Amino acid sequence: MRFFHARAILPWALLSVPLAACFEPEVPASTLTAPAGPTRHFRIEHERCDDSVGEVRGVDLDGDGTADVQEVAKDGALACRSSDLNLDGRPDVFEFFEGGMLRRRETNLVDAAFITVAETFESGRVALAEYDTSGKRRIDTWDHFTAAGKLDARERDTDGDGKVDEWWSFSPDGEVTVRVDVNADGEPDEVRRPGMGGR
Ligand SMILES: [Ca+2]
Ligand SMILES: [Ca+2]
Ligand SMILES: [Ca+2]
Ligand SMILES: [Ca+2]
Repeated sequence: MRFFHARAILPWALLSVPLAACFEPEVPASTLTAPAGPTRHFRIEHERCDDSVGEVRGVDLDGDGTADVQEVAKDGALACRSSDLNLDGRPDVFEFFEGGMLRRRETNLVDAAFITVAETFESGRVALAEYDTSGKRRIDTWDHFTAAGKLDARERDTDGDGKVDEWWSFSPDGEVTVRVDVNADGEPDEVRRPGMGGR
């Protein structure tokens, strides 16, 4: 299995707040309940984008005779598109459309064998981004965005046990607060803030 450094695969949204940020312990907040939310999916499911969906049209970008972009139309409308951005013969990005708007984007930033980022769009803006930052083919990070497309919450399963153990929040002025479950009971126990010091 191929391993890689998490930060090498993360797009701008994650890099803007480094996951590897060191923490400075803070005085625990008065309320430390885990936020309610939908059940997390730990598998990135790849949606099909081929002739099972509709009519396929290929575009050969580099003129080598092999299509690098494939667009699939259903009922006359673009349903999805797969693109081989690095021209290695395998698609790296799959985009899915509904009513002419981007609905979902799957990106593989490392290895075409599996998807590492899946983004869900609402009204054309990203609403949820799910990441496999460990390369273990399971989602370990969920980013939630406001209707304006701003990152406002992040959840992480840092130890891969299938339970969220970090809840990040982002204030409008850029302050980041991380509630951490240190005893693996599914509830946050500490509040930390990313800082320059050691953990
Ligand atoms: Ca080509
Ligand atoms: Ca490729
Ligand atoms: Ca966990
Ligand atoms: Ca706990």
